[in-house]
Amino acid sequence: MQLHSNEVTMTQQALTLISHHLCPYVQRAAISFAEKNTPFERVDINLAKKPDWFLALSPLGKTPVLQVGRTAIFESSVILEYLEDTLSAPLHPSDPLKRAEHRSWIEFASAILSDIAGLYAADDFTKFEIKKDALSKKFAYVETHLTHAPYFAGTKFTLVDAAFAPVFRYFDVFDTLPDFDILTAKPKLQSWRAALAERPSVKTAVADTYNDDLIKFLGAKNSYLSSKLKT
Ligand SMILES: N[C@@H](CCC(=O)N[C@@H](CS)C(=O)NCC(=O)O)C(=O)O
Repeated sequence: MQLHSNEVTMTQQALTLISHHLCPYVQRAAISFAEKNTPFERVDINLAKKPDWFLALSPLGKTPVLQVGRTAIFESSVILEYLEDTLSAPLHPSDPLKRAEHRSWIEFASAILSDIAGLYAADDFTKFEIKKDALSKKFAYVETHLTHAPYFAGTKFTLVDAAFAPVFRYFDVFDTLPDFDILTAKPKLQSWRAALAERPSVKTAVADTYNDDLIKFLGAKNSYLSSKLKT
C-alpha cells in the first residue's frame, strides 16, 4: 500500500502550540487536540514582552501559533481547520452547509471575545456599559438561536463548543462582580455553559491556577473592571 505523502509528513512532524496561559484562542486549539487525543507540545510566552523568535514566526504577534515541523500556522480558526484536515475524530459536521454555519458561529465567538477584551480594558463606567450592552445583545442572540442540548449541535461536541467554552470561562470571574448579570435569565445558555465546563478537554485547556491568574491579569489593567475586582 502506498502511503499518501501528507500522512507521512504529518505523523513525523512535531506539533508545538505557541501559547499564552490565559489566551482564549489558544484554548480552542488545546481543546481540539484533547478531543482528537493528540499530544502536542505547549510553549507559553509572555505577550507583554514578545520574544524575537516569536515575532519572527508570527507576523501579527499574536498567539496561538502552531508550529508543524518548520512551518508556522497562525490564526486560531486556521489552526482548527488544519487539525480537522490532518487528524481523526472530526469536530466539524460533514455536511458543507452545516460546516459553514459552524464556521460562522466560531466567527461570532471571536466577535464576543473582542467585546470581552473591550469590556475589561474600558477605562470608565460609560465605556464599560457600552461594551456590557453589546455583549448582552450578542448573548441574547445566542440564547434565541440555541436549539440543541447539551452542546451546540446536540450530543456531539463540535468546534463551536471549543470556541464558546473559553468565552464562558471568563464569566466564572466576571460573575463575582457586583451587578454583573449578562448571562442570568438565559437558561439555555447557562446549561450549555455548565455542560462545557464539565467537558474534560475544556477543563484541561488551562492550568488549575487559571481563575487566580485571570484575576491578577484583569486587576493589573487599571480599568473600570479592575477597580471593581479590587473592591
Ligand atoms: N484572530 C486571532 C486572535 C488572537 C489574539 O488576539 N491573541 C491575543 C492573545 S489571546 C494576542 O496574541 N494578543 C497580543 C497582541 O495583540 O499584541 C486568532 O483567532 O488567533
